[in-house]
Amino acid sequence: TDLRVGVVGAGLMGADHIARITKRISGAIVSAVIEPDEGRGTAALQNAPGAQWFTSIEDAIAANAVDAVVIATPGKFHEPVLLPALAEKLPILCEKPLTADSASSLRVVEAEMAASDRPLIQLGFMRRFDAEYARLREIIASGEAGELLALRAVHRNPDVPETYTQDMLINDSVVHELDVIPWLAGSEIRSIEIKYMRRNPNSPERLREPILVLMELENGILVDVEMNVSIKFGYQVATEAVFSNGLARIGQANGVQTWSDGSFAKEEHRSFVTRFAAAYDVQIQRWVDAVARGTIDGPDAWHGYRVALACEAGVKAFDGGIVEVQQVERPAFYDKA
Ligand code: INS
Repeated sequence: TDLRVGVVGAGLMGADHIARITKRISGAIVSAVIEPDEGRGTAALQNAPGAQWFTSIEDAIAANAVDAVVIATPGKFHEPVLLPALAEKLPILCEKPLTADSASSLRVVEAEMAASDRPLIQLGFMRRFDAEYARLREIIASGEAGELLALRAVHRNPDVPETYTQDMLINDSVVHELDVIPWLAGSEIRSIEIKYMRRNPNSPERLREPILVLMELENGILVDVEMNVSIKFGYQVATEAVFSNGLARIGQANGVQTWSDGSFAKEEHRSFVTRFAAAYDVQIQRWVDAVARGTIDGPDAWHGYRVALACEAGVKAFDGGIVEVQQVERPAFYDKA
């Protein structure tokens, strides 16, 4: 029988996951849409035949309407959903970030260990399910291009919503690089430094960006990330890996090619929803399959806590200087997945 999934939050990402689970994922249905806003809640039900609408996770649990939950609210609202879901031992796919800071992430990890004898939370760091990221990781691990010397990344958004604040450059956006860079390079982040690039006149008043984030990994590799959220033209996430014997590039535009008026063009994405659509599909399908086996298949909450510590260093680095990332020892509990 199908896994009955409650999707919490029916904004851009939540609505996309509801449509995905209904139309493309096997072994699961959306049984509940949990969303305080009635307009968004009822709109989302259009894509989830048979689902019930609830305004809180507590109500959905009390009605025995869900076997598992996908959390797609903004990061600062994750903890109040995670704690009751953990108390019920529900399997959880939680969108990034785990929570808004490291203290609350640690509380979640502790609640998970208290509630269950194995991990219940998988984190939605979808880049790991992107075919090009996976291939780059293989190239690095195999040594086929020689030794990895550096990673040069760009993370560009056309614009961001009104609710996007300065700390979110790190906590909501660079958080992806803080996850995926150690996964690619096989080494943790030792320190972070931030430089302010020349201000983009398109940047909202409240934001000081674009920024250049410089990281040093434990193994000495340097990583630079251009984080730019007012680039207008489209959505672009790309990385170049520099090796002793060559280069590898991922995330290049691969859309439709057009010729007109003396120029040649390739269509670029405008949103993460299309750029990472295939990765989200693989991520959710693998999570549903893992839940059926009583496990998870992707980054866990402990990893989310580590990333939260790296985010904390990143936010401190806004004030200047090189900031060390606090290192922590992984509990054996997290090897049970
Ligand atoms: C979004 C999402 C995107 C990222 C954006 C972020 O929440 O995580 O993948 O590119 O910067 O604001």
